[in-house]
Amino acid sequence: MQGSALASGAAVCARLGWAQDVSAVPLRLTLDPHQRGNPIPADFTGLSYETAQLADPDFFSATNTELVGFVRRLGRSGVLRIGGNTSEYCTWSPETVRQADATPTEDVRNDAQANVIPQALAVGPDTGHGPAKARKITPQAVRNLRGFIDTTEWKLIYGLNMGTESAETAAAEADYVMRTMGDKLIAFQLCNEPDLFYRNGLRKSDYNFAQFAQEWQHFYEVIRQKAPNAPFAGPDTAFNNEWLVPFAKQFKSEVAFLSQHYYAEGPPTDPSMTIERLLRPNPKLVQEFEGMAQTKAESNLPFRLAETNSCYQGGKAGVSDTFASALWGADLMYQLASAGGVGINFHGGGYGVYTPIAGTVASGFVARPIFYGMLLFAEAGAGHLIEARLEGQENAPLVTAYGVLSDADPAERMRAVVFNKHADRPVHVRIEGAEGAGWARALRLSAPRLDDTQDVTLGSNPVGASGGWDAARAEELPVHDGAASIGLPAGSAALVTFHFGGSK
Ligand code: BDP
Repeated sequence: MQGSALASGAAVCARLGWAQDVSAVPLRLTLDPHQRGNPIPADFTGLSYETAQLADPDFFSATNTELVGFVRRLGRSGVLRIGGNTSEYCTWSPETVRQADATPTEDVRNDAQANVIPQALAVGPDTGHGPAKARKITPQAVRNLRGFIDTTEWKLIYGLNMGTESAETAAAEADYVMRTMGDKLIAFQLCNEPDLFYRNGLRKSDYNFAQFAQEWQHFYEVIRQKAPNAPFAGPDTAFNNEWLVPFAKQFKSEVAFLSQHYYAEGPPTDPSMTIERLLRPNPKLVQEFEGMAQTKAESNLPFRLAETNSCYQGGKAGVSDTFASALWGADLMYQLASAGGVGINFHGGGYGVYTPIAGTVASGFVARPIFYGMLLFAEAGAGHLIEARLEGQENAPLVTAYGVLSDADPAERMRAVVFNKHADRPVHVRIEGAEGAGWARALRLSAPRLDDTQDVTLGSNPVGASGGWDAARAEELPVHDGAASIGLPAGSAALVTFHFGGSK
């Protein structure tokens, strides 16, 4: 049995050109399933969209079956976060109104080829250049959102407008959202990136944490009077640990979890924002994790990276929309879990440069490269991280590796995820520690080049319409004495799943 797995695995490798490369840097990865690390919760994965997207009630709706398909492909559970810059300009409108003022071309400004029909909005990430267009959010949009959430079986974080609305209006909206969403709502966020209010025109230039904390407290009280069980999260700051940590201290009893954002690069006009930089270790991420560790020490509350992506101001073409973003995104998910985070929301929408899913109700949707990174994470599954020790990295510092003990299938519980983020060097990894495994299966994340914006595949297959995908061409690896070996070409990743118990 093992022989045939070996033979067919070798044949597949040879056919796909993955025979061992003699120039590959040799690495050793030792997994220890007895040394459990942090959990990877089932709802770790997530997406983030602009609140302005709710102005088209047909977008987040059970009837948008294509989008439902893409979202479900990313996880049987996950978290949809609605917020972003536009949340500070959208107004709650209790009676249903037509979006007669909609100017769709403005909303798809990130993509010239967008095919837009009047009234159908596809809102890309806000580029943050000045105030966003005010949109009306109606009860119909919230009801449809409930249908979308039910159909995807995901959960919801809902951003309110503290920037330009009164606490009373926010309370009326929160009350309706609470009654409509029930326990599908895991938290309200009162505002988006308040640590930048001082410079984005929403507050005076001397706006500080003390003023913010006072406003937050007031909104919280007014909303709680109307909706006594409303759950909250915050502060949803852009980056500033000097706001994050005091918030944790002051409001730890009021919030279910803490949240901050992270953009690896920006602005896009800066020529030093490149693929090469994206794939290197980032001091900003170290700072983010420091903030997270401090909030944990302060409050013992979970931490969610509620909005993230590769490059702020809507992304950078040639970086955010390339295969490199898939390696970056999936690796970030594991780095976050390793550091103790409970979840992540990749921001996007419309035809945004960094969006995981691009499209409109009218024109249909496609998976962008970063979607494939999230898909790799979904395939590796929820469970626990396990100790994963990588040796030989001096010659390949941009290789990262993680061990996962899945709680899905006992026969396939042990998994390794390896990223080769080098553009110029293949590596060869011997993965040890899977004693008792009979064989292993590798699912490769690859594309012809790191800067490819098309032709990304997982398990040699692309993601099709409505998120359709299957791993039919997973590659078999022989296992001897608990070890399997895999070659990873430059700029690629793989999920290796060990199979225990019974032959193939
Ligand atoms: C974040 C905002 C979001 C933007 C994003 C960006 O919350 O609305 O779309 O930056 O600049 O700060 O891409």
